[in-house]
Amino acid sequence: MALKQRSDLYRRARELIPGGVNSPVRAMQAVGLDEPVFMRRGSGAEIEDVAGNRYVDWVMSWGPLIFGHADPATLAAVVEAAEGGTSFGAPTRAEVELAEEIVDAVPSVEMVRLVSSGTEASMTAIRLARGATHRDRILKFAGCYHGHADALLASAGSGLATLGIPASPGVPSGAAGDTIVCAYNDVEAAAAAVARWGEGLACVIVEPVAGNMGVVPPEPGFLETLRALCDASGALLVFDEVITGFRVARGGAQERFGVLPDLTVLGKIVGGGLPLAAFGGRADVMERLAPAGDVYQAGTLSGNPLATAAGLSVLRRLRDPAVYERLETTSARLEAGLASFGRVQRVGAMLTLFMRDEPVRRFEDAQAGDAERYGELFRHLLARGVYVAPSQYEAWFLSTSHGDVEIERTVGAVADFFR
Ligand code: KE4
Repeated sequence: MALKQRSDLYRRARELIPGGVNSPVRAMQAVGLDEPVFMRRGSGAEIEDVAGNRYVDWVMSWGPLIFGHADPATLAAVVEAAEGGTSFGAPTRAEVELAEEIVDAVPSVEMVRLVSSGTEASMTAIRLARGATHRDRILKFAGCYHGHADALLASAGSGLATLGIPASPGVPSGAAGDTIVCAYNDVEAAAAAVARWGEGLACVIVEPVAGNMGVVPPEPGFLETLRALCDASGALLVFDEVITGFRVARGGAQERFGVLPDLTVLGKIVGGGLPLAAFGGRADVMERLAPAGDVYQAGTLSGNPLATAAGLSVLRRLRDPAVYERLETTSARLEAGLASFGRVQRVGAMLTLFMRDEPVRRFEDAQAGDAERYGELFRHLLARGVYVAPSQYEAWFLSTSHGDVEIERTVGAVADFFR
């Protein structure tokens, strides 16, 4: 497809879809592209754009595709389910079986509710925490993203630990005003916030490994401190494991770091690349959800048969420890290959190459990096058939389809950039 045809597609898209995309980061403006790359198919570790250009893909749909694009077993499961119909709006066996897989895998989850997106899962986990504690305030961390529900689109106010201000037009001050925002990895700030607001605190929500400011691991003691602060104040601890769930370990970051939350939010991998997310946790809290309890949540396509078939196909295969051994080996090899070109931060099969040398412990550190330079690197790599996260504040995601060929091609192209 010639450049003009691609631009024509983008022109049509912009006339009909705000910004021409159905999710902002896909516009690729953060990496200086005039128009986004439209993709049309994927296979394994490779993705192909509408002009037929092929790329090594380190985005993997932002994390869901742990077995790569067009994974044959996932496709077969989805096709088989589809032949029986696409949606019933009634309970199905597959939902029970997927719930069993999640409960078996994620250490703190005793009960689970399936929904259709990570936003929906996080939003409802917050409502459930508020309903269960009869409190309104929540505490989140700058640079962590939990979807676009009003209460979670709050930026830090001024000062150490203050009530949030709307991070977007359309978010009422009342919605953001109950959200306290602290710096990630800052145990003093978190303790100060709980000391000041603990009485009315419903929950602390955190990405146990941050993936939305680039990959920022929890420093030793950070997650443990949040656990202790919640125990002391009666707030619930919510781990947003939409990215880390089934990625940094089968049981997510809570298995890897040994800290158990009261509620866990899941997405991406759990749906095998189809629209499915979930939240779960302590049975006494989850039982507060309608129709068992009085906290309302609902969804027409919750537990959709195609999505549950894809999720089951993936989660059943993730019971094999060899999958994580392979992901760890490949990821460590990519990390080693990139290490001399900037600050690489990795946990399991997710990593970020920051355009800076110093550690990134919190969002300000990530913002102090050279995002402009990252944009130049992105465009350089794209021209050489390597598609990395189109933002410095996102992660590169590995799958079992990635191997030495993809690593060598990528590291070689990065080395060219820095020559
Ligand atoms: P969704 O509503 O996009 O399914 O999930 C929201 C969400 C919740 N929690 C975490 C930790 C997340 O990372 C996300 C969504 N991730 C982004 C990128 N990191 C998805 C990409 C996009 O927004 O287009």
